[in-house]
Amino acid sequence: MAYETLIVETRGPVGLITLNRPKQLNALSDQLMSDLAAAVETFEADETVGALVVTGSEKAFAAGADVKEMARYSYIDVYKGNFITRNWERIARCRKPVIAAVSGFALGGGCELAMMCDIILAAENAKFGQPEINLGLIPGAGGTQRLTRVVGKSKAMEMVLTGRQMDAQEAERSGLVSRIVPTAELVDEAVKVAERIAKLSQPVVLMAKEAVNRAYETTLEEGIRFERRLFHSTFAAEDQKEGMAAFAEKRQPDFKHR
Ligand code: DAK
Repeated sequence: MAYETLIVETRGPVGLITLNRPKQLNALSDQLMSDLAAAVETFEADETVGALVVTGSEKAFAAGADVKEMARYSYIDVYKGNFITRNWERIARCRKPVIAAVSGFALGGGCELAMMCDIILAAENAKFGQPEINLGLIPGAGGTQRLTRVVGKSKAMEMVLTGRQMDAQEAERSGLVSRIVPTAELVDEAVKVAERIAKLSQPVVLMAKEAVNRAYETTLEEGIRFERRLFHSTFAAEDQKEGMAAFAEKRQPDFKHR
C-alpha cells in the first residue's frame, strides 16, 4: 500500500518504514501519524514480518509534531478531537519488536516516537531533545515520563526545562540508545538487528518484549512473577522444543513460530 508521508517496504522478514517529509524534517503531521499507525497495523497483521524498523532521513528522524499544523488549534479543538492521541499511541502498542534507527534530529514528538520503540540505534549525528518548552508547551506524547525513566530525573529535567539537546555520545552514555552506528550504515544495521530477531520464534519474542516492558509498569516482585509465568509458558511452545533439540544436536533451530 502507498502512503502520502511514508515509504514502506519489506526486507525479508523485516518491515521497514521511512518517514518521508524530508523538506519539513519529517515533522509529524496528523496525516503522517495516521499513515504510520496504518503501516504498523499492516505489518502487525502480516505473519511473514517478525520485526519493524522505523527511520527518517539523514538530517532528521523527526523534528517533532508539526508546529505549523498545531498552531491552528484551540483547546476545544485538541480536547474534543483527541488531538494526535488517537494515532500516536499505535506504535507503542505494537506487539512485534520495533527498532528506531535515528539519524539527525529527534526532537519533541520525534524523540517521543523513538522512545515508543523497543531499541534505538543512533547514527553518529543523532540529536535528541524535548524543546517544547520554547514553544510554550510541555511534551505531550510521553516525553516527561519515558525520558525520565530512561535517563533519570536530573538529565530529564534539564532537557525538558531548558530544551537542551543530547548528542549521540551522551544519549549512549545515558542509556537512551543501545549503541551508535556510522551514519551511512544505520539503516542496514537496524535491518540486520531486526532480521536477527525475526528469525527467532515469533511468539517467544513477543513474550520477551512483553516481559521487559512490564518492568516499566509494575513492582519488582510482580514483574518477576509475570516473567516466571511467561517463562513457564514457553515450555508449551513447539519452538522451545525445537530450540533445545537443535542445541543438543549441534544444529541451527528451525523455528515454526508455533
Ligand atoms: N514542525 C513544522 N515544520 C518544521 C518543524 C516542525 N516541528 N521542524 C522543522 N520544520 C520545517 C521548518 O519550518 C522549515 O520549513 P520552511 O521554512 O523551509 O518551509 C524546514 O522544516 C527546515 O527547517 P529549518 O530551516 O528550521 O532547518 P534548520 O536546520 O535551520 O533547523 C531544527 C533544524 C530542527 C533545529 C529546527 O527546524 C527546529 O527547531 N524545529 C522545531 C523543533 C521543535 O520545536 N520540535 C518540537 C515541536 S512540539 C502529542 C504528541 C506529540 C506532541 C505533543 C502532543 N500528543 C499525543 C498529545 C509533540 C509536540 C512537539 O513535538
